[in-house]
Amino acid sequence: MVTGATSGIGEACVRRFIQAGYRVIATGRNVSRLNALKDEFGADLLPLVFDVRDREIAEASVSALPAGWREIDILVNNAGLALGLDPEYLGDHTDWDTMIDTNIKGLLTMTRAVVPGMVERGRGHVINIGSVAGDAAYANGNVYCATKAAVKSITDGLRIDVAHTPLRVTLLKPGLVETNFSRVRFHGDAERAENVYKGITPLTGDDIADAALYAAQTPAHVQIAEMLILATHQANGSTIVRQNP
Ligand code: NDP
Ligand code: 8X3
Repeated sequence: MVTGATSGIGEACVRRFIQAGYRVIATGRNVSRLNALKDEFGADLLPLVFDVRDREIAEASVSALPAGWREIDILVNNAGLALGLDPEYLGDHTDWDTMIDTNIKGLLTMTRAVVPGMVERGRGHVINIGSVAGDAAYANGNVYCATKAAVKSITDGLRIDVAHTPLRVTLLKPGLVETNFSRVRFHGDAERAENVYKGITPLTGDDIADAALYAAQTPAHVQIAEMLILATHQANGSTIVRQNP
């Protein structure tokens, strides 16, 4: 199961995992994108429409999975977003609520809905999409960085709490990945979004999907706990060396 499968890293994970022979439950809010994925992948893909912030519908959707799709082996908790890039003392409450509700509470909702079945079956892997932003705050990143720091703690906590089981728990921490992320962050300002990737070759969704697939395909006794994946010329959340800046 991949959350936020309708764009960027999530969509790339859908493709990579299906190419590798998995069947994928693709979840998201964008019905037309989910239908397009269904048209492309047919029987290998089950589209599931819900907003990860809607706990009741998210839980009901997992509980009502059709026969043959109930035993989720891998959960890629990917749905998430940044909204705004402003000093903390000037930030927007609604943007903060949306990031906290999606990146932290949505991820917890999905974990709570899916992981008990994995524990029962003695089989499963949770791959959470954190960020380099969770390692240290960068200028004006404040609340987004905090949500990704929370994802790191929540991932570590889960790894501890299932350590007595065969389950594996992985945190992927990407740096600059060119997706819809910056367009969403800047509320649709395409020019500002493009500037984020100027003068550096950013990562792609496929690069992160490759890492997710690698973590999933290691032997059962190997647990990739964490991977920090940066663009070359990016050293951390705030050190990016651009050509012709
Ligand atoms: P995109 O904007 O391309 O994709 C985000 C996906 O999450 C979309 O499918 C979006 O759906 C979905 N989503 C957002 N909110 C919700 C919600 N409430 N319920 C269900 N789905 C939702 O960005 P990315 O692919 O880059 O982002 C994916 C993840 O990667 C995020 O968690 C992000 O924080 C993280 N990340 C991104 C980095 C980057 O530089 N791009 C770097 C590090 C981490 P919809 O279109 O309906 O909004
Ligand atoms: C997304 C990467 O550096 O823009 O998490 O925060 S960054």
